[in-house]
Amino acid sequence: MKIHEFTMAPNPRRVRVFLAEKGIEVPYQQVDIGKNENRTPEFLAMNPMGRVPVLELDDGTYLAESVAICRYFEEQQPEPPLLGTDAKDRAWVEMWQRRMEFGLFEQIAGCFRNTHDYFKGRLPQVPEYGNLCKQAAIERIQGLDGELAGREFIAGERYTIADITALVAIDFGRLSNIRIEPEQKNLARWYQAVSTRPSAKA
Ligand SMILES: N[C@@H](CCC(=O)N[C@@H](CS)C(=O)NCC(=O)O)C(=O)O
Repeated sequence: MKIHEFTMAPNPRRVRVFLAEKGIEVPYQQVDIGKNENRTPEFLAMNPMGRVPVLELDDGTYLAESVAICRYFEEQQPEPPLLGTDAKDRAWVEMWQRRMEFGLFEQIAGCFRNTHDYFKGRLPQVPEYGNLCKQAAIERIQGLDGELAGREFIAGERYTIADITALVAIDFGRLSNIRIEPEQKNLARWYQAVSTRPSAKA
């Protein structure tokens, strides 16, 4: 088993933080996106989407999509639960995970992909779309500050995958000048708690 990933990219970091929370160690193989190593025929045979991370299982299965990879490890090792504990809680955590993924992470990634020099000349960029993504991310961050007024973590009183997705998104947002504002006190308190967990270094 190994994970094909790129340390500098945010989606692989989601998986690394998830595994660090569970204390699971998996060997990593670096795929340098900057050198288009994710576009080689060998890589596309593993994941036709040309994206990292990809979990390679010993039976030759290649699992892509960060949340699917996390799901695999949650089933292998349920403790500590990061995807919910019973039917209602699992649905609740998934609701918040999806809100953080589509409403925040994807918006920040959309801004980066469409406006940052890193992808200039390598991907078609539509800066106007990138700026719309940035605005949507800023509004989601503002909403999150209000939501966190009444609870410790994003999906309630326990740390879950929704916190991992939001933490990685907000850290990645700095590259596009998307930040927690000084007046967003609830979000700042949450960020202090999740970013100082040992797993955040993963
Ligand atoms: N939905 C996928 C997205 C994966 C993804 O977009 N990965 C980025 C790195 S964070 C990537 O491989 N980008 C390379 C490219 O777009 O060329 C997931 O959740 O894993």
